[in-house]
Amino acid sequence: MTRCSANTVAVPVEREVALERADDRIAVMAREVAEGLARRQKELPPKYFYDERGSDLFERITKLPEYYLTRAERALLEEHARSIVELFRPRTLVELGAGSAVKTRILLGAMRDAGCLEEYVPIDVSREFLQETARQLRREYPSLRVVPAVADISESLGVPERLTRPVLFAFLGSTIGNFDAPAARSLLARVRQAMRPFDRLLLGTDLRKPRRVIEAAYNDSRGVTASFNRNMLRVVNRELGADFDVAGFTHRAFYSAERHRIEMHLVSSREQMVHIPLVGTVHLAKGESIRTEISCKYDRPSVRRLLRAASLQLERWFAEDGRFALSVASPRP
Ligand code: AVJ
Repeated sequence: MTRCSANTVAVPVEREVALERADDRIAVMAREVAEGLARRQKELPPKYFYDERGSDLFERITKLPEYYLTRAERALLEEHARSIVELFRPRTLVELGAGSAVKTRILLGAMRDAGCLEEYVPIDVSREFLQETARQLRREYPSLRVVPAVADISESLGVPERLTRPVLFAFLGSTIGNFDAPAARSLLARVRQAMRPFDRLLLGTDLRKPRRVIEAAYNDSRGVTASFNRNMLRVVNRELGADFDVAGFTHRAFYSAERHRIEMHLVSSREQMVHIPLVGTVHLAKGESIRTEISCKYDRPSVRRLLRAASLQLERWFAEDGRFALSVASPRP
């Protein structure tokens, strides 16, 4: 790299590695932003919602009266964690997108009570977030081995080869809904690849229901979801030095009953140009939108099909209140 040879100041190796990682991250983001904004329907990847402010806003969303998902999933976990654990007595919990402190503790608590808990492997894109989570959990569970892994699960899982089996892979929060069918299939196929015969996957999915209920969850009366949506532009501004006028976009979320999914968009309130270094100049017409998220809604047959397509078998289905479902899946040979 020219930066090394041209630099007269000695850069410690560790710092150099850290610098390159940051460069990589920005380069990857620039590529993804460029690709997304070049599409006919402009798009930005939903993983960029979650800087510190975005994570706080999401935390607030989970407490809104309209946003039923988190409460529904937590109730199912509280009800069934024990019997899920007794199914195969996992010694390791691998959590994909380890965002959910409360839900993690329900599972870890059930594993500890059953006497099988040994190892916790949280996987997340945010190194800082992971380190904080690891620190807290080591304190709360002194005998627990915590092995955090930094990875963008939409690219690769990054799970260590040697895990203490059996493993409970948990993919909660309906995050699978953010992936379209092909991407969801390949993500679950990667999980399947990491599984051995006695391991299981616990998958949380939001369920299909009347439009008004789903749309209310993504158009809350306090406007928290609108702030969360617009926060993505702040993230792109900060990380890539772009000049999005955040106030020049309005939040829009609608349910497509044919495609069984919510779409979140940012609608440009006027014609505008946005300058993004490393990407270029982007033109938006008045009323043109950037899609920031899809959130797919399932039913039992569609979950079964999705699992099957990834060589997984639906083994248990928990969905008492009809709003949200927890599925336990086993690997098919
Ligand atoms: C965390 C991805 C499951 O899709 O419902 C909440 C994110 N977006 N409100 C979802 C979200 C708008 C959420 N997931």
